[in-house]
Amino acid sequence: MSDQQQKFIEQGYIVLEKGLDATDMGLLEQSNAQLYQQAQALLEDAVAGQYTLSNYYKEAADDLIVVPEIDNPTKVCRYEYIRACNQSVREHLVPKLQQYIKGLTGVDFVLFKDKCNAKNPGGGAFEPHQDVIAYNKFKPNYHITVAIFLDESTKENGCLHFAKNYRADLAGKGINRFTTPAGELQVLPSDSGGSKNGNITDEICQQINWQEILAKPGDIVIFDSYVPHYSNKNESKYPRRAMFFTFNAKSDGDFYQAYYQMKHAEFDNPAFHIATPTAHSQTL
Ligand SMILES: O=C(O)CCC(=O)C(=O)O
Repeated sequence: MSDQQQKFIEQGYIVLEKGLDATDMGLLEQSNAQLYQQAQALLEDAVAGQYTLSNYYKEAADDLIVVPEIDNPTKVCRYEYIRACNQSVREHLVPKLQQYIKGLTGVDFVLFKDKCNAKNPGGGAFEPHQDVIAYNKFKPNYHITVAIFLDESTKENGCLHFAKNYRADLAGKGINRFTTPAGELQVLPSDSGGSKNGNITDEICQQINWQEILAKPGDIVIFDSYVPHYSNKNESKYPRRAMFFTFNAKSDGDFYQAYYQMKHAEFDNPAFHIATPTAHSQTL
């Protein structure tokens, strides 16, 4: 077993400096420019009163999904459904990421969901959470996400923090374990409903040792859906863009279309807005 495989099994995440090369990043920048413009235009039409996003997506089930920041309906927090809306991501990037994951796990994975967090100035924060609880409407109970940083990620602009070794930090605390393809993993106590929907409880967060991930454009982090993570607000003057491609084992089935069919139909459902700085995280 390689060091990386060992580390991934132990920590639930690994950081790969320069995981993507300049050509990949050039393609992603082009894709982002087109997708971000589309996302911004959708928000502007909503603010101009042409529709509510929730009603719009009930009809426009094939369109890019955009979610505004909680404090500003014209500010893009994130856009999603990237593979469906962008050819170069579909044909070039996703197959490449699948190869990375197969190299790490020896298993075939398929895309479950994708998103870009724009994290514009003043945007964020994403409270401490485990991604798996946001995906529990679907069969797979284990996922692997590749985070790709388009901008340098710093303390000031809200870099990600991962739990260094939460299993050791929380050993013996009687937390429920679930059997996953990667062994027994813990789903930590979290808040349910209201503005803290999906956040890992403060009491548990305080017992976790966190590691900040300072990254350069092209660096990637590969992490499973159980490893706790969070990021603070972007206090800088520039966006901190990062894309996240989440996969599940092919043997569990292909849920990409089913996931986005539900998300278009139930745009406001808080289950889709766990620990995010969006209005939908405020209600249940
Ligand atoms: O983009 C970030 O800083 C955090 C992302 C995250 O945790 C999420 O989208 O679930």
